Amino acid sequence: MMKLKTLLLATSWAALSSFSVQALQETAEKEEVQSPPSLPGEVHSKIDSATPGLMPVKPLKDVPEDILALLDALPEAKREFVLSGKGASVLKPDLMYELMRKASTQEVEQYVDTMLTVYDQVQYKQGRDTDQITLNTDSENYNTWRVKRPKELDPEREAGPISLGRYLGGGRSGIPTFARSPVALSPEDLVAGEVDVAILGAPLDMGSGWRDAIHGPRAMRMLGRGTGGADVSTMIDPGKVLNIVDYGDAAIDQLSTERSVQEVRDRVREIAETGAIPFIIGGDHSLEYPNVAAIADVYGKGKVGVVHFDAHLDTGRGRVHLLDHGQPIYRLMKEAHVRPEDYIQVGLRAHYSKSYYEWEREIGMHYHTMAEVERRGWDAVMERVLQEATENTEFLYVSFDVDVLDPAFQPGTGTPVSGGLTMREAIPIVRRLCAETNLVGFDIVELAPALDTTYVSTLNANSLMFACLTGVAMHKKGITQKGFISELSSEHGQTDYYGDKK
Ligand SMILES: [Mn+2]
Repeated sequence: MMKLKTLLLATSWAALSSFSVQALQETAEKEEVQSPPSLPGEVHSKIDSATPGLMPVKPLKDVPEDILALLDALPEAKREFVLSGKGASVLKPDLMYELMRKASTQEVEQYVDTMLTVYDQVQYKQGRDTDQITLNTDSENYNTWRVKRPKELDPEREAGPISLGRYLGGGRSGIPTFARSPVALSPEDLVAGEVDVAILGAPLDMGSGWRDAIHGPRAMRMLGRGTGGADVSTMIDPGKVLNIVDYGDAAIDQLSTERSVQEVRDRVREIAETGAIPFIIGGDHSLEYPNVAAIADVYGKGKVGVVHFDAHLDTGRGRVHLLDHGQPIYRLMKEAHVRPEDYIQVGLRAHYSKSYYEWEREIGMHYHTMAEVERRGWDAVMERVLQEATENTEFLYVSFDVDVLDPAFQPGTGTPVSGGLTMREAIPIVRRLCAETNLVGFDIVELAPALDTTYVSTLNANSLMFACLTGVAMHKKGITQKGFISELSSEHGQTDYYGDKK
């Protein structure tokens, strides 16, 4: 049906009159058959059908006769270059035709030579361009950053979470941890402590143009605020229901996203293998790649859906670096960890061209922009997201880029975009996703505390983590009814103002 609408829009009324609607419907159905949903573990057949945002190289069509005559006078290789469409990225065809019409035969050839020269400079050329940057394998510290301390060197202790609090009243010892929770350092600690949620810091920020996501985990631990006590909407205290630990930080090579993501993937997988839910605190959004890949390692390729909150599409591809904070989604789908139809994006509003959305439609992704929120209202969009999150897959991963929030609430992020979600919109959807689905992983990324002179950005990140912890606690207690709200905290009960007393 969607395809039919697109066809109708793309076809002028004059042309439409010569076709029957039935014929159009048949064409649309044929197209559906040609693009079946991908199977778990398979790469979607159309994933490389277009490179959104980049002009696809296509042979020139409908070249005017007079231009063809001019091109015929050129050496064969130059004529072929122009007709191949490769030069269109240097000089748009319409402008080229205009220039050629005014030019002498000699000048026409000069234009083509110029296009060839620029095209050649842009493309990678073996021998001229660097395609590998060598690491120093002679370094005595090649793996120091990631080698784990042998158990024999650890103080002797029984496996299990270690409380860093001196006082009976909790974690008020001045040693900051995520949500003031005890620390665990190994899978054995997680198993012995019957840990439900292990919070892992991943201070990686080479994948972001504007740095400082490196300080996200440290800021959230230091502030602490927003992570304890009972949630007002549900009267659930996640700290009392769940065994939560701070799993420390994953080691990061601060000069290499590529080396670091392997280590993050290992640590996330190690948590998930114990049955605990990894919460990964970034760090930039490159992390979604190792995080979700690790989850797929444990639960199966194509078995986990992803809800991705973001102002940006993060479907970038075809860039020189294979992974950065704008490309995790393409990489996950290209390696078949997640099927396009199981990807649900929420809060999009950065300035992307039509081709991005057209490509997402073609491969079956689910996107929810702020334009949809403007048209339908947040409540309707939220319900739709919640429904889609449980429709296709048994398990769900939630990736929360804090730039989905309006910069009014979240100035501390590297790539802010106006017109985003409020915290009042974000908290309920995060809590509900974590309560009403089989959540197997969660991340908060792109918090850059140095860009916010107040503590508000960090407080909001902590509050979102708390919203998900609340949801996981509700799930554990069996409170999975849609949109559960506590009767006690949402109604004083002294009058029957809303008319719901029986
Ligand atoms: Mn992002």
